[in-house]
Amino acid sequence: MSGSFYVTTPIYYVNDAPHIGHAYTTVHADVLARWRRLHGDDVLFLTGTDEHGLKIQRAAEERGLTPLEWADTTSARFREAWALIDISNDDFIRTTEPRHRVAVQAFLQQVYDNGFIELATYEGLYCVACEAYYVDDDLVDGLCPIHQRPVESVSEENYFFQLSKFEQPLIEHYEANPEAVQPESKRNEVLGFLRQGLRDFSMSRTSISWGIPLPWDPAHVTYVWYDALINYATAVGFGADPDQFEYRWPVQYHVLAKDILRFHAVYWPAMLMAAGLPLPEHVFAHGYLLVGGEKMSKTSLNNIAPADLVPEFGSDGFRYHFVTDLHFGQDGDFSYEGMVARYNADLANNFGNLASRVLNMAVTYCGGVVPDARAEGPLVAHAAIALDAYESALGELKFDDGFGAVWQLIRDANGYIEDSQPWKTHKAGDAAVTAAVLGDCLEALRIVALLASPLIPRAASALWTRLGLTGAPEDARLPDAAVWGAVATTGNAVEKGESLFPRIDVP
Ligand code: ME8
Repeated sequence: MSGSFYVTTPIYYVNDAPHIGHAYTTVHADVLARWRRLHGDDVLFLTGTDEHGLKIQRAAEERGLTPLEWADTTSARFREAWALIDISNDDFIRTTEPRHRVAVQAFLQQVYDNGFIELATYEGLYCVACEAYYVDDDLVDGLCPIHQRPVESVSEENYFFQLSKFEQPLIEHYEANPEAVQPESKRNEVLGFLRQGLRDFSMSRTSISWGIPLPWDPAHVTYVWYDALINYATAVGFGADPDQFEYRWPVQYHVLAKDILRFHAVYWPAMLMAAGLPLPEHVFAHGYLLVGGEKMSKTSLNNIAPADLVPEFGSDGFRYHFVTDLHFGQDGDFSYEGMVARYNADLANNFGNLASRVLNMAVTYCGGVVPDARAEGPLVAHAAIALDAYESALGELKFDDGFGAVWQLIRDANGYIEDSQPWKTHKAGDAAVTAAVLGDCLEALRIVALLASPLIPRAASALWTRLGLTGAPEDARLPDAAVWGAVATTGNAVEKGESLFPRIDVP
């Protein structure tokens, strides 16, 4: 065991049904979690749902439900979506759970006792329809910019969090810890934002009731973002289990998209500093997935659910596409046509063909028994290069590069078969050469199955079994088990099996 590795996704709002944008983040975090488990880390992978605030209260009212009834229904849809695409989260947090209320109240009390929350009178303009505050410049012809209705002057007592006190400490933190916000372009954005100056913000509301009451003044409920961010502490026992919190905190990775980077790289660390707690090791903000191509161009991205694609591509095909299609960190288009093309090229052709050719030949030419993998065979160097590139790329969350290295090994093995033509050597009666080539290819496949398992766990596991290996790839330990010849396989029984990734033909 190499110690604790804690990774999170955002907790998603339950006013929306799960879509491929949410899945995009969640699959990447899942791959990271699975990869760390392969290293023997004690992984805690957390996802969940954000259930307080006005948006949810209103969505429920529109449906004639209580906020909790509405949250129950939608939160369950997120769980179902994640089960469908084999997300291996260890916990699923809902902000309406009692454990979260305990943690939020303990956290708030700590920040309050440390003197970073104060009561102040907010004076300004308010649109009741929006339940939001405005300044003069926001108005259009003196009216609310959204509702074109008059705004009211309000004077309201709210609790304010003294964010401005953390401007300098945060700048110093990010200058001293360049890895804390990734990729680098996002770190620069955060530093730029901090240098513009931070303003205190109102962290309580009396105008809404759907939220967690402040422990020292229950007439106020906690502002939804203040409550939501604390989920990361709740799940590791803040305010309830100090030993667990000590063991798990700080988190290794918060994974999210750029839309909520400021909350995670400014507000949350400031809240943690105010509570006297350590800051997250890494906040990784990826880009935005947009919709391109023809078939889906009239569909907005938030109408495409994992369940729309999994029946055709399978869970592995879904996962493979979203992790390898875009460079993690940048924006990119999703297109159905692109997804079919990539599936056919990489999974059906390259990966599927290598597996079926090698297994078929091993059954036909070698009696279904794994021959020796040569310690000096021509694929040894390729496998070592793939392992090195994979390990260092995944360490930087460069998923496309990491799995690109594995697919390069697949192409190398396919090329090696083309060059050595074992069907000819077999026909010529050269059993030793035939066995040598197939032994090497079976070993390459074992390494591919292991390295690809965080991404395509079903196919990797099926291939593992067909190679005559016991257990599952998840039982092996990286990097040692992915070294050529690390496992004695000679004599194992091989099975052909069905095609791992049947081709998809689009009319
Ligand atoms: O912001 N491309 O929840 P949310 C990539 N509850 N990622 C996308 C995406 C897209 N088109 N659309 C959504 C919230 N996402 C808060 C979070 S955390 C303490 C509270 C993903 O339901 C991405 O991870 O609006 C983004 O950051 C998140 O969904 C926003 O989810």
